[in-house]
Amino acid sequence: MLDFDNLVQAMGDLDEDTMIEMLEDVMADGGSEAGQAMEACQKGMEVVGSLFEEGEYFVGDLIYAGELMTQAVEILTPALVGSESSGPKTKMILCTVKDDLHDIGKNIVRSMLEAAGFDVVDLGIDVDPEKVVEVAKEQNIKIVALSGVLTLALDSMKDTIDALRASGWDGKVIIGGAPVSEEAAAAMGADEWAHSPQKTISVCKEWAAAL
Ligand code: B12
Repeated sequence: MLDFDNLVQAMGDLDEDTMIEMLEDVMADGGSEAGQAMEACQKGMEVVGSLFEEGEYFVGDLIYAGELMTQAVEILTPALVGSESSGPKTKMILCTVKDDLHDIGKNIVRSMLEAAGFDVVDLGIDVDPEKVVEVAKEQNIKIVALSGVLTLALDSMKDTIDALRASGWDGKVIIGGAPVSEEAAAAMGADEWAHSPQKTISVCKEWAAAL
């Protein structure tokens, strides 16, 4: 059994060697603790965020932390995602909403959705609501996943959902990222919300089965 506090600390300290070694141990043990390891890495990212706020870390440290998190996801993904469903892949849109440039969480969600068998159309970061509407309608895509980390991303998510609905699009929207909550989802008219990629996958699989 791994000491997850040590993993939180290794991520917070940006100690790549210790972190990778611990994650490889988790996978060598069969991967049953991969979910807890992922949570520990995310807690470590929160430590990084606090140290940035306190002026101890700088933007370069945030970028490096993002690279470490991406490596962690690559190592853990095989154990976190169930078997890929057979049959045609369901297409879905994923993007980071307007004015938000954070894409580490989005990329994690994309890797895991792809590993779970979705055909993800990733529109990138800082995406205008009009772009989402255009692609959803042109490619007849019925599932849209919106990511955002800044508090102001909630406004952009609402603008995107309003634009989709105003265009007559009749699909489902899931929102995710740190500032997202049940209340926020209800207030902006999202169909679902999630913090974990695992929940995103189960919700999207349910929607895909009903399409
Ligand atoms: C790395 C980082 C950066 C990097 C981003 C690199 C990149 N390529 O993304 C850089 C250096 C570029 C950056 C820039 C800035 N950042 Co920054 N950043 C962070 C940091 C440390 C980590 C964010 C992160 O990647 N977390 C890890 C990922 C895995 O978590 P996540 O995004 O939440 O994603 C998970 C879930 O939420 C979920 N999820 C994510 N997306 C989706 C989508 C769907 C559909 C679903 C269902 C689920 C889901 O799954 C993911 C995996 O579990 C946070 C601090 C923190 N504690 O979060 C600050 C933070 C987000 N940044 C902050 C700030 C202020 C900024 C800047 C304004 C700094 C500046 N002065 O320039 C700029 C903003 C630029 C902009 N317009 O977007 C603040 C935001 C404050 C706020 N409340 O709005 C934070 C909280 C730091 C702080 N405490 O001050 N940042």
